[in-house]
Order: sequence, then structure tokens, then C-alpha cells
Amino acid sequence: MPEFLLVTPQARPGVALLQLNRPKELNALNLGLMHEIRDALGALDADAAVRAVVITGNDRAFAAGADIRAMAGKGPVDMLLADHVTFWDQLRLTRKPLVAAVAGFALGGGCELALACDLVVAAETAQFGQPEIRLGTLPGGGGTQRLARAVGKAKAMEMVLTGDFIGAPEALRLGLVNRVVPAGQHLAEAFRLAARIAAQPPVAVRLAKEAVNFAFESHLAAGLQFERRSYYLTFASGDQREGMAAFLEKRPPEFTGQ
Ligand code: CO8
Repeated sequence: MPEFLLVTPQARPGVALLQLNRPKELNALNLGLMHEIRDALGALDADAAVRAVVITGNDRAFAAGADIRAMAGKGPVDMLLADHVTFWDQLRLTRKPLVAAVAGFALGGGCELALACDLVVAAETAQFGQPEIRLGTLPGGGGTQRLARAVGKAKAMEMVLTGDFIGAPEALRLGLVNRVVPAGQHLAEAFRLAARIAAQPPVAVRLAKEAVNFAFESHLAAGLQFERRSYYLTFASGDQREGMAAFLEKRPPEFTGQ
């Protein structure tokens, strides 16, 4: 039974919910919470009834970063051996689409958690930042890489070197989030988005997610080759035949996941 995380495998049909639950610490990511998210994601990814996962916090904080109290006295070898990396690796390798529903603070490791998701829905109250520099360190959960890819070098450099936060409207303008909704509506909107993805054929969703992610890991020629092969592979799925037949027969498709 997780201690710091609420897990609802079918919060909506086909959509799971992970809710970070350390409210007094603004959902600071201690090792226990990171491992609980890792293990829950591994189980949900293996569950064929789950087609998308929403990750959220509470109205005050999505997550205010790695747990500073737990980290303060550590040395580099403690950090190396503490096994944070399996958490970040699980996020990167999860095949099901991840939708972050963010209100309040998404800072440090919390911003990196949002950046590691595939889509981000933000409430107007959301604030994003990488304040590690003010603590004498730097983002360690992929922030320098993913933020630079998401918002470009100039803004990433400014955020990482000053530690300044940005609000939801600026995050939207910069392409860090998909949409901004009024306070209190971010979770409902994230569920709506996740449900739309959950209704799509899962084989094609999986291959499409892999192909988009590949754009950030390769040069163009390799990415185009990867995309083309994934595209051809969908023609081995029943859902591709069903999707195209349904279009031609002017009826809604019935996807089976095969
Ligand atoms: N870690 C531990 N406790 C925290 C954290 C945190 N990151 N953030 C907030 N808290 C705690 C506070 O200590 C406080 O606890 P208490 O009531 O016991 O004093 C409680 O949450 C409420 O916080 P505040 O009283 O400070 O609330 P405010 O509304 O005044 O301020 C802020 C809210 C602005 C969010 C402020 O709490 C803050 O600046 N927090 C720290 C943000 C930060 O620096 N985050 C980056 C942390 S470093 C990091 O994330 C590195 C990631 C590397 C990932 C890879 C792992 C190896």
C-alpha cells in the first residue's frame, strides 16, 4: 500500500490517476514517493485496461521539488546510491501516455516530473521553475535537457541560472504546457484529454508516442526512418484495418487494441 501516493487504476474508463500525497511538504519528492510512482507506473503500464495515466498533486502544489530536508546532508556517493534514477527511467520508458495536471508549484524535480510527462494541463495558478541554482545545485532529473528542448535555449538558460518561476500563461506561450484552464478545472480537463487518447487505438498510440519522442533523441534522417517503420507496423494491426474500414463505411470504429 503506497504511503505518499494515491493510485486509482480506473479513475475514468481506461484512465488511471496518480495523486501525489505529501501535502504538508508540498508534495516534495522523497525517495519513497519516487519509488511509489515508479512502481505504480510499472504496474499501470502492464495493465491492458489502462490506456493513459494522469499524474496530479493538489491545489497548492503539483510538487515543490526533491525533498530538500532529505537531501541536505548527503554526499555525491549517497546521491548515486540512493537510486533516484529508476524513477526517472520509468517515467521515460512508460509506454502509456502520461498527462500531468498541474496546479500551484511545479518546481525543481516537480517541474522535471511535469516535463517528463507527454502532455501538461495547467491551472491558472500553476508556477513552473528550476530553483536548484539557489540551493547551490542544478536540475538533476532531466530539467536542463527537457526544459531546453521544450522552451528553447534562451528561456531555459534564464530559468536554470536565475531560478525564477514562470506562471501558467507564460508556460503556455513558451510551449511548456498544452493548455491553461481556470483554477480547480485542471484535473477535469486532464481527464478529458486522457479520455480522448484512451479512445484511440492503443497500438497506434504506443507507436506514435515512441515516434514523437524519437524526434528528441535522433537526427532527422534517423527519426524519419523510425517514423516510417512504425507507420508501416500499424498496418499489421486489426485496429488500422478497422479504423480505415469504419471511415470508408461512414461508421464509428470499434478498436480492440489488437
Ligand atoms: N523539500 C522539502 N520540503 C519542502 C520543499 C522541498 N522541496 N518545498 C517545500 N517544503 C516544505 C517547507 O519546508 C515547509 O515545511 P514546514 O511547514 O515544515 O516548514 C512546507 O513545505 C511549506 O513550505 P513553505 O512554508 O516554504 O511555503 P511557502 O508558500 O512559503 O513557499 C515555496 C512555497 C516557494 C514552494 C517554497 O516552499 C520553496 O521554495 N520550496 C523549495 C522549492 C525548491 O527549491 N525546489 C527544488 C528542490 S531541489 C530539486 O528539486 C532537485 C531535483 C533533482 C531531481 C533528481 C533527484 C536526484
